[in-house]
Amino acid sequence: MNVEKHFLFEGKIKETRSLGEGLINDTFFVETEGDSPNYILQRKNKNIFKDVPAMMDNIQKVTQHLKKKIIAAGGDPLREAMTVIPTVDNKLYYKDEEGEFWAACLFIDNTITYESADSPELAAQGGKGIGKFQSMLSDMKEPLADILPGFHNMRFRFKQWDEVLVKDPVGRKSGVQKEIGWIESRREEMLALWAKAESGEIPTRVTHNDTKINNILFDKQGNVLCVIDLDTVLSSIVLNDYGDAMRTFTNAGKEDDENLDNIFVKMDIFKGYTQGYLSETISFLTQSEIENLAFSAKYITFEQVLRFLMDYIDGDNYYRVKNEKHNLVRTHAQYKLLQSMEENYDQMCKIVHDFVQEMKK
Ligand code: GN1
Ligand code: MG
Repeated sequence: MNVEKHFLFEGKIKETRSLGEGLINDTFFVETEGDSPNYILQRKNKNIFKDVPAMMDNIQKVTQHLKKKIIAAGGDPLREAMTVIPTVDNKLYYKDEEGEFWAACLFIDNTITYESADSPELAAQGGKGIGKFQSMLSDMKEPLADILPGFHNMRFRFKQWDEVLVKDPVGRKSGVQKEIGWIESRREEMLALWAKAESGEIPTRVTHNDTKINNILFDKQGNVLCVIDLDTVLSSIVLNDYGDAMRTFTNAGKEDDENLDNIFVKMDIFKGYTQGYLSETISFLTQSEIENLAFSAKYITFEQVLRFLMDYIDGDNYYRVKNEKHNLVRTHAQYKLLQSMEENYDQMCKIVHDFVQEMKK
């Protein structure tokens, strides 16, 4: 690769290698020699991110705001928030000859990521991490660009869904009638939550929107360090972040587990995360936000079922797939998780309710 030289990297580069299994961008680890810092370099998926400059501008605003707060609290701004590395001509991205957009950030070393939470303590730390992230941004006044219009907006998702179903571009629709029924039978209930965002009953704030557990860095002692992958920071509702964390932290199986018996919601993890999250956010969350927390876990999991199935019907244009059934396997796996949440929903509501009562005392 010849992209590295365009960024303000310190030190001499030893090696650049592919990293992780992101579903959207291509990610590389840039290793430098000696004591110089290492970096993360990404080719952003321009099919999804139509305005990378605006996206990077959002990320810069958010990380600057976070760093001010972290410094004021005596923390380490280089480890507790992402640091964007500019290009040699002082831009937040580099556009190559093929029109591909690249961006870089500092690699934070000595950290661990997880694919699901293995203990309630870890989940509580994760909850604190997301809670703190939202709390530090709760007074951010600078507007963010809406770089992914309709991202967690169910009305928009159903509009896309209806269009894809009419087109049925690769003839897969007839084979997934049962799965389509899973989506249709929950349409009204899911739209009802988004209607509360539209009416203003649930407020709009700066939110992350992709808080799956592997976007959170922990230190080796199991303490939460920071939230990464800020491509999706936007103004939306905090429920997106709580819900997406619950979708991933609590899943006993994998997002694309072929063995559905592996998949169910781990309620001790749900409880741990909720406690950590509320301990950081109870002071500013409104009643309507609190009342809809438990539902948001179902909402975001449902949205993921819809998005995976929609991409399958559409011919796999959005998510990276390993084979032609991959999006369908993901659909089934996430649906199993949704069913498990539905079975445990009363318990989930009670957990939220009990913590709120206790913390407000
Ligand atoms: C994508 O980029 P990544 O892999 O962290 C997706 C999320 C989905 C997630 C499913 C911009 O996240 O919305 O929930 O895959 N990001 C975008 O694993 O669509
Ligand atoms: Mg990610």
